[in-house]
Amino acid sequence: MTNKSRHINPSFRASKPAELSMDQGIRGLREGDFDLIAQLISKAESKLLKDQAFIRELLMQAKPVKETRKIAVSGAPGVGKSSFIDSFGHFITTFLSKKVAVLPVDPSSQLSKGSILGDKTRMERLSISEKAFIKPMSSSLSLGGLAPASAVASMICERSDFDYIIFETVGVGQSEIEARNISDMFILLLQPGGGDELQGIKRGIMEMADLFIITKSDGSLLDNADATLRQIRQANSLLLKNAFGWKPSVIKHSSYNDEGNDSALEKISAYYEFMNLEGRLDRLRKEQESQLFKKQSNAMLLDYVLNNQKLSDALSSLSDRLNKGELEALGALENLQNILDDLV
Ligand SMILES: Nc1nc2c(ncn2[C@@H]2O[C@H](COP(=O)(O)OP(=O)(O)OP(=O)(O)O)[C@@H](O)[C@H]2O)c(=O)[nH]1
Ligand SMILES: [Mg+2]
Repeated sequence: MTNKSRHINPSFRASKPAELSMDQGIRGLREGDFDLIAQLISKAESKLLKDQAFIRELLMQAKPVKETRKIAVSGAPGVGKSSFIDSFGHFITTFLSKKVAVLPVDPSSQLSKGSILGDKTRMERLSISEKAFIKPMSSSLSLGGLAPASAVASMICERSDFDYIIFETVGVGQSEIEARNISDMFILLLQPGGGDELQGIKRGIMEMADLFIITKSDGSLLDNADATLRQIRQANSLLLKNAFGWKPSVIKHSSYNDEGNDSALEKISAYYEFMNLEGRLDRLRKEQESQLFKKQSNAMLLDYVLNNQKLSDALSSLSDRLNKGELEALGALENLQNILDDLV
């Protein structure tokens, strides 16, 4: 026996981490245990069916017990989203003792190339705060196609004790829609700029905003920020109130100087006050639930149909016959209709 191998215990086995029980999961969530929340989010990312079943069960058993504000922060790449979240997050965690979770929307998207929250240095203060949970990067998370990544992470965090869930989403299109569908409030950041104030942001995205924030309102950019503020106020005055009757405001902010956090909070609180009247927030959240159901059930049905052997055989035989000229498109579709009718 060599000197080295004498130290090796032949019966040693790396111990597997103990399985998490449902009770532990629910209790840890309630207690706001960050490690456990991260563990649950990883479980939801796992491709193992038993992990996914566990998360589904957990989400159904543990209902949200606390009123959590769910806010999307969006804007073009580099507009200052992460810096704003760090500055505002620092403000509410430090001075108001609030707890906040920061989640990326669509981290696996082509366009963001995983940059969202990848660079934690942009959230220097929040990333070391005990009151802030920042979701680490993930490739993709979809809970077996039941819900998009960000929605699942949000559902998990909503069942914990956070006062705020803030979604960071890059201002390029699809991820905004996804963010809008899971948040109560949509904040659009715009930066000081000369002339091209709308900064490539589509009108549809402007119309989704519940608050506009002009970032980087400091130093040599201040004059530009004031000009941009006026232009956005002008553009905003032409926008109609949204379906709930809300009209967004436009404010300035500087993350470098931590200025504008009080007015951001004031506007956010005013929005919630408004949305809590006449059950508006409930209505919005119910609409979002039915949207999620509609979208995911369509995807689920399509998936089911495409994986059905009988159907896929029928589809390929129909397209064969189409290619050989034995059938025309209409005839093939009628055939398909008959097969579908037989199926259900
Ligand atoms: N002058 C000034 N610059 C800022 C401010 N906030 C952010 N910046 C700068 O703007 C750049 C982008 O900031 P981020 O906070 O990373 O912007 P982002 O929108 O999260 O960027 P992506 O996630 O890459 O789309 C950085 O170089 C920041 O230093 C601010 O308040 N004032
Ligand atoms: Mg960022």
